[in-house]
Amino acid sequence: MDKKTMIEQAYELAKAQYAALGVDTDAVVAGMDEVQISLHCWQTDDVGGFETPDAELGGGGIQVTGNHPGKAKSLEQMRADLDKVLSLLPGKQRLNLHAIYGDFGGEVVDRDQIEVKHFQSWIDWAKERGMGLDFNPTCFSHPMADSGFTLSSKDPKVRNFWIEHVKRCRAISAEMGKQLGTPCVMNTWIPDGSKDEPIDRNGHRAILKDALDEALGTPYPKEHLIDAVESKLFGIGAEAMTVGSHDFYLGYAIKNNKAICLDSGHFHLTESVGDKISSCLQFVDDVLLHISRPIRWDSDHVVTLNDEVRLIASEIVRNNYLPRVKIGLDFFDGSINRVGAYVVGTRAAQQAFMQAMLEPTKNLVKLEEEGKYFERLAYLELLKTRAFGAVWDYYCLQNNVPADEAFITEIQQYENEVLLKR
Ligand code: RNT
Ligand code: ZN
Repeated sequence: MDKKTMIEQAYELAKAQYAALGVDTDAVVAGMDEVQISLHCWQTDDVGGFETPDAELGGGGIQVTGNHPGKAKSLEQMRADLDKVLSLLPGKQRLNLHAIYGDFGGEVVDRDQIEVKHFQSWIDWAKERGMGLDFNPTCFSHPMADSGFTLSSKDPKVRNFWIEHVKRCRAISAEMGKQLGTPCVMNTWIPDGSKDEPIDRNGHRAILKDALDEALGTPYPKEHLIDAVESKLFGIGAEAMTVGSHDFYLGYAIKNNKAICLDSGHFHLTESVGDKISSCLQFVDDVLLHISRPIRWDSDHVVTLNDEVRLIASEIVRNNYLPRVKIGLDFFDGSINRVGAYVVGTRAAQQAFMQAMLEPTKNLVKLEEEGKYFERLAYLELLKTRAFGAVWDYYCLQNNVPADEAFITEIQQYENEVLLKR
């Protein structure tokens, strides 16, 4: 039997299996169009950027480990990697850029000097591919961030430098949204914090509040720009206090009508990000996700189809929150083939959404309301063993991307022909 026939036949069986549970798989396959994941460009180059030829991630309490060959060292290489990744993903994606990835044309352009022109070639690139863009100020890997404080710094010179950077990033983001006809989500994350117990937590938080008011104050239409703010529990070297904690940013987002960004690695490890979504969405219009996989700390491992990610997807799908949740990824692993890591992690996130859609939610809620908790549990366990893979393969087939292990071979080939020659 040829592969295509096998996938089609398996799908027909899976369709019947799910129909018996009250799930319409055709609707699920069609519904996957609504799941647009924003690809974080920084997986291709270990968060290096293009400011200088040998730029590397420095400070900020985040870390990439591993030196697998083939890291993207230029705009061209990054774009080639992204095209390869896109060719192996079903559905439609967005691209998420950091400010350090501008097209600087060999010039040194400091963060408080960046302009739309440095990102026009990205806008054109995205337009050619029918993709939306998202954006991030880069408030780390820079001498002005060496003190460990940026927007919340007590030094006005440092603080104003970063305020100017964020302001410029918003102008660039709004232009991206305008030109591409889809709002650009600009996420502000700063590393600010303190290694040891500080005295003046309050002082830094009051400064951050004012700095954000200034940096995010210029009004832009929501069709062009959505601001998000990202909290964190701690970073390396900032273990005792993070200025932009969850309490801080949730409060800021609610008060100022901003989106809150929830990164899977930014909470105590027994907290559940999936559980936070329905709380946040009672009070903010939009949530931005940084789907990641923390191991023991915010290690940014490649996303896998684990219970954490599955709950996040389920909470969004169960409550029809897809229009209000912007889905971003945030992992960086330099220890394995980066393109392969990218594809595995993105596919895992997509699969979590597909699994969530393959749930007969209404029936389960009914059981719950009737107090039939054994039945609820039994159905949830049963769903884990249904032929999900057959629906996934069929979805890939429909999208003309490798359905099964064929994507592994393609990545191996790309490694041999492109990555190892860099
Ligand atoms: C850091 C945050 C932040 C960064 C990226 C590169 O802990 O998660 O989102 O990972 O902006
Ligand atoms: Zn993040």
